[in-house]
Amino acid sequence: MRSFFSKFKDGLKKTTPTFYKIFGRVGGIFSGKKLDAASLEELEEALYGADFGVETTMEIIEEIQAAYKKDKDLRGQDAARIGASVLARVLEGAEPTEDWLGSARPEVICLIGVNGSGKTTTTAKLGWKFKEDGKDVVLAACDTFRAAANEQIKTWAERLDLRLVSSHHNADAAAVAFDAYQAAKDKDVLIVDTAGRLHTKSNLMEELKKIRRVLQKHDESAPHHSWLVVDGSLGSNSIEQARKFHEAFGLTGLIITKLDGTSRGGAIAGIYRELGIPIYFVGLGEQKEDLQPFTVKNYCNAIFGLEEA
Ligand SMILES: Nc1nc2c(ncn2[C@@H]2O[C@H](COP(=O)(O)OP(=O)(O)O)[C@@H](O)[C@H]2O)c(=O)[nH]1
Ligand SMILES: [Mg+2]
Repeated sequence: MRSFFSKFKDGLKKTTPTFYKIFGRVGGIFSGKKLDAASLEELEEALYGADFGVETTMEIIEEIQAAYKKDKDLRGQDAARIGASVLARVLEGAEPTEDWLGSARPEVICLIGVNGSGKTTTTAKLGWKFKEDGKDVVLAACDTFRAAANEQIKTWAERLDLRLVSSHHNADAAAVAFDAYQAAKDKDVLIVDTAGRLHTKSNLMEELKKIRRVLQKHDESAPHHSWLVVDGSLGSNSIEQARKFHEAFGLTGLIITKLDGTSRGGAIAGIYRELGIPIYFVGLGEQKEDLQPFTVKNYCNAIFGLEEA
């Protein structure tokens, strides 16, 4: 089996071609030779292009520049290592603790986010992951708003042989959550998939809050996890979105999807800077196994084209 790192790195390849190119060039053409102002400029452009934002980009560039001032023989690989370590510093605390899954029965995880961000796919992938870990999982189909949503999650549940509680189109989403909790009682994990109408419409926030209230009738501390699922290819646009959801709902974590198909995977840094909550998983494709735990080291190394240390 391929190592986690290679899977992560392959998944991120489309995120990082510019980085590979730059450091490939700096490390290749310049290998044994000096880094120069032009390659630093190119790096700066690439960082902006990948949506790392001003703060993070400047921190990375300034630190490489400072090292370059001290050592004019600095090579591409050295610059990449500095960049990766600055990025790791920005993301300090972004990894969840190992025992993040508590011992409530069930632990309730609510996935929220705008339409198309990847909630339903992530619900299925997460369910499969827990099942692979020997956990008893129930999924709740609380996107009753879109007609196709029920079918989509049903198909996943059948394919992965996961227990699903669902209702009909336009049913009360909170009622589905209530029933699903009952079905998940004394089981390990309940994953609640929700609707994603635009966050600017307060009725979605109301619906999400109602789901939470209903879950709390069963267990005051539920949902134990409220994760925002963010489409990583949306770049910096997703930061504002994340802030709104956080204000309305009080998020406890993030899942960043579609990092396999974008050149803008840098928004992770901006979102983390803004919200300061852990990034639990990253989505690296559309298959059940394409959900990987987020680790700062793997992400930073992949962005800067470094091998696993
Ligand atoms: N390439 C890629 N596609 C993804 C990923 N996660 C979800 N998708 C796709 O994004 C689309 C929307 O996903 P969906 O789960 O329906 O989003 P939802 O509206 O938030 O429930 C679907 O076509 C998914 O297959 C990912 O990590 N990588
Ligand atoms: Mg959905």
